[in-house]
Amino acid sequence: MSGASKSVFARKALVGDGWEDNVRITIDGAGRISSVEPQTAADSNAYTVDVLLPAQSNLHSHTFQRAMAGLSEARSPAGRDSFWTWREIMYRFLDILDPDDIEAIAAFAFVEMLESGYGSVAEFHYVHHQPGGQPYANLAELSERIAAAANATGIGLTLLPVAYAQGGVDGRALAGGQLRFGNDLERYVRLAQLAEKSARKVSQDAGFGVAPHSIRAVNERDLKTLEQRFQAMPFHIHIAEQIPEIEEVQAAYGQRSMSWLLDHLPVNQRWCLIHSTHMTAEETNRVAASGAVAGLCPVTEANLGDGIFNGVNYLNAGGRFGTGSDSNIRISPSEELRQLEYSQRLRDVSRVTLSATGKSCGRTLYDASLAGGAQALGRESGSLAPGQWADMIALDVENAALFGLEYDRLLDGWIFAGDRQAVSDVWSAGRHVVHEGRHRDRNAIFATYKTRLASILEKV
Ligand code: NGQ
Ligand code: ZN
Repeated sequence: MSGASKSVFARKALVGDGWEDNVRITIDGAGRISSVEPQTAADSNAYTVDVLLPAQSNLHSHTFQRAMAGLSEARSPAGRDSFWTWREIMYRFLDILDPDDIEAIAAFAFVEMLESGYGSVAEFHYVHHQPGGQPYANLAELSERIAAAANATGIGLTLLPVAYAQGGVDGRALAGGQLRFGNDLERYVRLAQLAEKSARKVSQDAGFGVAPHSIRAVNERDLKTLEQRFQAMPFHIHIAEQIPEIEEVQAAYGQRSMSWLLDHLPVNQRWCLIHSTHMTAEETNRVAASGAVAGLCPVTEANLGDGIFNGVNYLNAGGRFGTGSDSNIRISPSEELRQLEYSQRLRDVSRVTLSATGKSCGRTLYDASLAGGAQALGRESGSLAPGQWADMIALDVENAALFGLEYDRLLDGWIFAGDRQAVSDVWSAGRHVVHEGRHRDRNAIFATYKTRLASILEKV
């Protein structure tokens, strides 16, 4: 964004590290916060809201899966539905999609992310080629479609083109739907360079990183080469989500997947370990000490039957986390945090598990996820402070979930009793894209999505 500075006046705002009343936030022409002034008089030149918060970063998304919602919930005749049978359905589904479908679905998913309170997203983008595996004339065609969707919606994009080269830890060939993901290392590097260019063109705040899909899909040598070749940028990988994955890695490498990763690669702050669901006590402490972000996707993890993250111990050990909408079966930052806390309560037969004594659970989860999400995206965001991108949301205090609540209890009300209806406005790097709960281009983007979806569903 470029242009004149503008300002927002909030009756209550969560700034720096605490709540302030009557805050004026000034945003510069580039979309960064230039000043934060608490205790100011109401300003008739400023856009005025009730409650202003930093916007969450969605640290893990596969946008195309948004259009699969509702298609994988019937029990199969074999009656052994699992993550792996869901994956078969997902592979068949993605083989139907063409570039226009992928762009239309991404744009609509980005609209829903913004409307529900995310300001930015790390798109873990792994469908690169035509069905069958032939590259498009432009190797980065589909990365460009994701960038175009981000550009159309104004969401802050961190594009993560995914490396995927084998069908399992044993090095077996790609098959079926996986053929659309595959690149050898040399072609991956070329694709990533093109993808980075298209991401950077979207806006100044857009970012880029690298994502080997999983230990299953990239062998040890290539993982190490990627880690070396792409320094100082976000580095994301799926890990320890499913017990069969851990067993497969154990059989091939003699170690559980998380332990193997920690022993063989320099896992640090630039790493985002997507899922990290099944960790031993030792792995939990080691990930917490590494400075990496655990990329939790509680709604998808529940939908796919992954298991329950070791949240209480991980947070006690000082572990960092952020949240992501992953399969996009539901898109809602407040619901991700609620599901994370509820998973712990159900397992431990307990209440208020993830906050320190006397502290609001909603506030604790919101703050932690803001910091972890921004770290995982490599985005200067996550706090209303000068120099940060103006990624902000306003909540509507007339919403029934929030009515009468103040300060941290507003977050508890929103997370445990509310949803996207409580979100009135959203800014991404100063781009004011959601007003009165609606994205500025919702109607057109939804119309295109519906047309594409109708034709996709005819082919399912
Ligand atoms: C994905 N989804 O990349 O979309 C994966 C499934 C796999 C989640 N892990 C594919 N939730 O892990 O092999
Ligand atoms: Zn994923």
